[in-house]
Amino acid sequence: MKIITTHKNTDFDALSSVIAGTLLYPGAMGVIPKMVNKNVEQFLSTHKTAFNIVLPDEVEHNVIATLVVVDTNSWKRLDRMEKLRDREELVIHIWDHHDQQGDIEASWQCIKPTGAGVTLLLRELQRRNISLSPLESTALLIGLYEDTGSLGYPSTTAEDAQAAGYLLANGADLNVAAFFLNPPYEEAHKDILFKLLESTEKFSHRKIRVAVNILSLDQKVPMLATIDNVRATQTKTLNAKVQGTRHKVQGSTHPKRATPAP
Ligand SMILES: [Mn+2]
Repeated sequence: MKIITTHKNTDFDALSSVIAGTLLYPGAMGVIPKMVNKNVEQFLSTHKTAFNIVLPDEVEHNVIATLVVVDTNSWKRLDRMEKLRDREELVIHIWDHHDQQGDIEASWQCIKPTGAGVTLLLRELQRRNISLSPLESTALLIGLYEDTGSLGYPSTTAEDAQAAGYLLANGADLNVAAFFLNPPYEEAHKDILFKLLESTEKFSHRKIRVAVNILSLDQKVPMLATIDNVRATQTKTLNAKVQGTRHKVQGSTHPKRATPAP
């Protein structure tokens, strides 16, 4: 049996990469973690039966021969897959667009820095002339737009834009996409971002101006990674990153351009 799975706190790019995977690997079952983002949960509540998708506790691990991992390359981010970790005969494929080094040793992998992970799988679907229904095209477009800020983030590549064109030509519905796409900043994200920007410690390092903030949070804030997009526009020359943990967020921004997107 082949399964395709992705990271916990599943975002739309991860979901659409799993869906693309089920088209790319005939007979494979998509396994979506129990913890998913709000818009993914909304989408699955009405569309799950249209796809080959199950939950991790519905899978019989001992019959899995091939594990396809999309949008991550780290064991700890998968949901209930530990049992597979030491299985020597297991074939593992990875499709990922993150540049972090992971700990999954793949038999084969496609890791390239595209704006969205689904772009990599879609490129292969196109190459093999596998056709997409309008619903499949719409699901893939939502993932593509979510990870690239509708092609606006600086991490967007020409391939992402070509992928969007292909999906639109295949009947992707922008009205449905707009319904499921998260706004770039929700109120809780704006509050955190403004607090971070208000209380910055500023200094210069090798002619680069840096501002560092640490903020403690009382409760978990879903989708905190949204704030990470500030990094892409404001700290190109620094390898600084906003990291969200359960109770703490810290980050570095360039104080001169420290205005959040509307
Ligand atoms: Mn992604």
